[in-house]
Amino acid sequence: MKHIGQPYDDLRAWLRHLTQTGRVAVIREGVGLRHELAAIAKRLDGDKATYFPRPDGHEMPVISGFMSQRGWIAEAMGVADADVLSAFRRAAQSPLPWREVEPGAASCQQVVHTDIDMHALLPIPTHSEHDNGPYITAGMVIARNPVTGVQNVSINRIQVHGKDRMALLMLPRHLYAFFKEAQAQGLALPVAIVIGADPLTLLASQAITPIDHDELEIAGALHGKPLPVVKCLSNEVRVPANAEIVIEGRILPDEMDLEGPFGEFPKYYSAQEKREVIMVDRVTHRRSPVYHTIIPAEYEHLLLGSIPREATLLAHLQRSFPNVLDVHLSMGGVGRYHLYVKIRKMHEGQPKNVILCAFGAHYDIKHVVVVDEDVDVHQPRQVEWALATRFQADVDLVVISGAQGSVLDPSTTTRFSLEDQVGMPESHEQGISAKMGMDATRPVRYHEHVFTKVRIPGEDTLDLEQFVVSGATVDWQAD
Ligand SMILES: [Mn+2]
Repeated sequence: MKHIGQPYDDLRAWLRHLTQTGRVAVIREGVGLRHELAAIAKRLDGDKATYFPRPDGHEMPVISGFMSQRGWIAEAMGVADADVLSAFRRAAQSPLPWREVEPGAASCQQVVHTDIDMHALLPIPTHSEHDNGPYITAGMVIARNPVTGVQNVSINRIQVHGKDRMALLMLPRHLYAFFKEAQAQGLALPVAIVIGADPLTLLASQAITPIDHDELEIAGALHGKPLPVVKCLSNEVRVPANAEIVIEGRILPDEMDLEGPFGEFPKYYSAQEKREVIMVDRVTHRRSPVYHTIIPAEYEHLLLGSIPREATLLAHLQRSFPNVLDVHLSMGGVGRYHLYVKIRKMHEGQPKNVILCAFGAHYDIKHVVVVDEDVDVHQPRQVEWALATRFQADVDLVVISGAQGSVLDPSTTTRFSLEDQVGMPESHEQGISAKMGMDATRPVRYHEHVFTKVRIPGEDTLDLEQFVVSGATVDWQAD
């Protein structure tokens, strides 16, 4: 196995690298934490990381958008763009147990606060127009399974309500299962919220794994060496020792607060509902820490979710179809809903089998386009070209109605009347969605050059520098 460890062991090593290569925009001091900071970061997301010194006069700076290009993530992994999915998959399949360091040796605990006032301690921005206040958007929530002791890592949106009180959204996955286990015993679930981790640890936190697979071990595999962790000061949770900031707390067994609305990944708001509450016990951080915020629904947010999903989808499809070559969850499809699949087609009809297999892989997938091996699925323009020239709607279209889709897709609500939307349908009836698959592949056999893509010999191999005369201009005379 190729060793893919890179020298970016913590966030600041990565930020140093981005700075040295001209990819960090430094913003003037004192921009507002309410909307202004997020507006600036949103404008630059996908282009540059953004650094905000003294936001609202706060001592702690904010960083955003430091992994907002696919190529940057490949760079942090130390692989070529085309190898991101296979490298992530290898790491997910061969996790490395973490290495515990002594308390005192962990930079994330250099400064300890026990007198908690979240707004005084951390520069927490309010992002979108209708958000119900400041949100922690880049907090990795780490907890231990109360039964097995194995940890879980997930990023959950967290609304900061008061000095030491926050509400979080838990989807019905691993963290929620741990919480229900603790709650059944009448206990709070101890957690740590880690802000400001290196890119690979953030990416690993989004791996799609079975329960009791610690995502920090995948982070170790991505780094090519065990991740150093340290025990929290007030509970048993282990956190990345080199993180910038750690919030230690407990999810209470018997309290709920209103949370939302909040602008989510599909670029729409999710509704206000009662959610579980975190009581904060301690905040620790490095000396001169930097606070990370993710701008909702922009590249950093979408890529963090889509790349681990793509790796899982590719593995899922290849189990049945070894001739599936690549997949992409497009950014226009918010990194969740639109899947492009590249195959080496062996048999007529096969793309439809691939489409059905993809729908079964994840309920978020709504539209699937299957293309041939000469189409780059990472280039939406090429996929559109395949649809324009290799797809006939009467024979190449697959439509399935009434399947489970994403509850955050607002078009799944249109079958409810306005009156019904006041009292939302029960959760098991939300997100009912149609699925559409499009076979945009050519026939396996075709006549002569009917489906041969136009190509000029030399267009992709000749060295332009040998031909373009550097610095030369033409003097265009008027007559
Ligand atoms: Mn998990």
